[in-house]
Amino acid sequence: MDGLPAGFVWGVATSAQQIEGAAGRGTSVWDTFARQPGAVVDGSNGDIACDHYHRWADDLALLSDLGVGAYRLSVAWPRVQPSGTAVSTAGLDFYDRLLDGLVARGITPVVNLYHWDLPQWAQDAGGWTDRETVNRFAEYAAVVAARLGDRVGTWSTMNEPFENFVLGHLTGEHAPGLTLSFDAAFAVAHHLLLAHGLGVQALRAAGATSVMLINSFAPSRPASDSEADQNAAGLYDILQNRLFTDPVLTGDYPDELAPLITGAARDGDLPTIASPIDALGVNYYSINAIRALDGPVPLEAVAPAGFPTTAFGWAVAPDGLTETLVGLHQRYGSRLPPLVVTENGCAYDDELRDGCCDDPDRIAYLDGHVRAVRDAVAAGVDVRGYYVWSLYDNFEWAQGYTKRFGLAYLDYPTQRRIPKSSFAWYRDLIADQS
Ligand code: IFM
Repeated sequence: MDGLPAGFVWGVATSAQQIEGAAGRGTSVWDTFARQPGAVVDGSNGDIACDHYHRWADDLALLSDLGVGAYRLSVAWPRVQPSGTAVSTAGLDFYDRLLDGLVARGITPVVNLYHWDLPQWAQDAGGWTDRETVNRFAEYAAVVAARLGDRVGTWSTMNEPFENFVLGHLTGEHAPGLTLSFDAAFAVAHHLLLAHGLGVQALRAAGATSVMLINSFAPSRPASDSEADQNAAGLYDILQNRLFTDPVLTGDYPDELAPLITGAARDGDLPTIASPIDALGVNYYSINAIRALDGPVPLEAVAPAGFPTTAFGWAVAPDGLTETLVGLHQRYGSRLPPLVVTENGCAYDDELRDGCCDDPDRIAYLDGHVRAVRDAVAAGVDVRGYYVWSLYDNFEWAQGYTKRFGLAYLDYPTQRRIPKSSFAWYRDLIADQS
């Protein structure tokens, strides 16, 4: 596609809990959470998922067919430290083989350390409400970097701390299923940020030269003209679009949130959180309309009226991606490192017919969003890559296996991976660029 910089990276992303299966690893908070009645809509869990733990060699072949330059994966912390701080060599061996396979195929591994699958032993010790978890994370980061660092192109400390904070600790919709008070939950946000900062330092100490933080971003509009909704939209914007970037890029919390953080923050934390990063990962799916609520969580995000929606009910709004990228560029100026769109994709009710899966809606969605990236680049934003979420359908958290985001269809009873028409579309797009 014209208008993208030389060396632009085309990739695809997955995460451990969503694809690997539980074989060979310790229990994560998601394993525990999914067993609670009603926590996951179809009553499923990640025990088997896409069985990537056993089928990784087939998946390397699938990635090769797709022709991606980079593959973004996450390491399962409970695979590396299954029952406490003791390290599992066998757990690290799994990633060792996987990374060797990627490098042999000319695919750059982009490795994320934490994608919500906190070990249950760390949760039992207090999880992200406890400052000690931050130190455990830094130790884990050092262990993984020492073993895998020679093959990793770019590291990410964590994925979407915003969702982990809100869904996991405020609304209870995600593991560990906590419904802390709005005030109490800010210790979690601070600890996630501090873990990121210490993680950056641990990765650098092990020789990493490219480290990023990945978060989700979504432009937010008031759901109505009411003052309450306008205020709620302003607060939501700060929570999603600034809480996890201001401290990292400017060394300060947004003024509006600073009083909520004071209980958890100690001298020296902010400079640690602001340890320099080499890129910011931007996950983008949709825009939100924000409604004020009279409850412990004072607002909710809904799909704005007037947009087509995906099977998740999320508005299809490619312009929102341009707005997000340009907005980051304008807000942070010279403090902003290069951006990478580390996730973008959509769930549709894909079906197999005669052994094929045709998904024109996904092609239209992805095409529109790739063009939106190009528009941001034309507006002067430094965007270095784009990753589709996801390689194949997988365990979609509280939605279980009911939401399909993949470029390949996962036939769960047989575990066959069946490329959808969007897979061929993306493969051709990538091939056209090379
Ligand atoms: O599946 C998730 C992923 O784990 C994090 N970002 C959003 C995706 C779709 O909901």
